[in-house]
Amino acid sequence: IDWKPGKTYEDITYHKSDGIAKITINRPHKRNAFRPKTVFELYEAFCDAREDTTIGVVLFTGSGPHTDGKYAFCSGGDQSVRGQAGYVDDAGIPRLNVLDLQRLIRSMPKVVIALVAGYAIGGGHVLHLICDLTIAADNAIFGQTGPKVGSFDGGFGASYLARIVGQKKAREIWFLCRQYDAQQALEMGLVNCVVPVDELEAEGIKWAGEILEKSPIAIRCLKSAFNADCDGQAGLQELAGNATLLYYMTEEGAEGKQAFLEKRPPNFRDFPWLP
Ligand code: 2NE
Repeated sequence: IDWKPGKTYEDITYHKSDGIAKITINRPHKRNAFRPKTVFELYEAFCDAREDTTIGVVLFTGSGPHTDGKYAFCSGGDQSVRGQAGYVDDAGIPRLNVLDLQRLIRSMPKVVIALVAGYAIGGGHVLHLICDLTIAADNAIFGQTGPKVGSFDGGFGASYLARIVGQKKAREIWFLCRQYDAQQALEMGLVNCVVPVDELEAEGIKWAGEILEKSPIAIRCLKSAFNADCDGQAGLQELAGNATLLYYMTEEGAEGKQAFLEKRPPNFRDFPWLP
């Protein structure tokens, strides 16, 4: 695949090719931990991928291996910039802006695939969790650390994890803060498949290629339908937004707009009241 570089960032890299965007956290010396700047850059790149009508799939990954040979997808919030009220940015403002990124990944009408090599730990584990699909390398390691390092994610990190692996397993993961290998993750339904680490990107591209052959509107409606189940009114808004989109695309929907613009009463008489 011929990756074309997108905008240049400090903490991430961004590439596109043939309907696929690739967003890579690039802080391998910190096991790809995120600071506020990392999250702002990720948010901008994900927004770009959402807005680009040629992009249907985003591969989300971490750069590696580091010079010590170890891989990481992401090790969560950068503890060295954690202040009293969050992760402190260059202006001294404490933030938890990764929560905005979680919502964007979850609600964007494109398929986001996490490619996990090495550690997906803490807030980095939650990031892979909320992606639509996860492909794990055989060296992947998963786990939460919150109760060990004085943190927790009681949002998607807890409730959505429980939807995926079940209540007992989710409580085990958070209460014991153990690490799980790729095979264990596969067995608990936390990842979709496991491949050798040097085949990880190729496998992601293969899955993306299969998705890109499918109907974009069918995929976007399905993604919002899966989300609606646990996202309350925000989930319903997302699902209903697709109904509005489809209605705008009908002659019936267009008649209402046209009548307004032509300053005449709308004529909906020709449209059937289907059973
Ligand atoms: C990821 C893990 C298990 C890897 O262990 P290991 O032994 O392979 O590497 P090591 O030596 O711990 O880490 C290598 C370098 O990366 C830094 C380390 O400090 C070390 O730096 P140097 O000593 O070489 O200078 N590093 C790794 N993770 C970091 C991090 N998160 N922040 C800052 N520096 C980090 C092991 O490194 C580990 O357990 N890391 C911490 C994982 C963690 O607890 N993350 C935060 C969870 S809380 C969170 O993410 C969160 C939340 O709960 C709610 C909202 C938002 C975020």
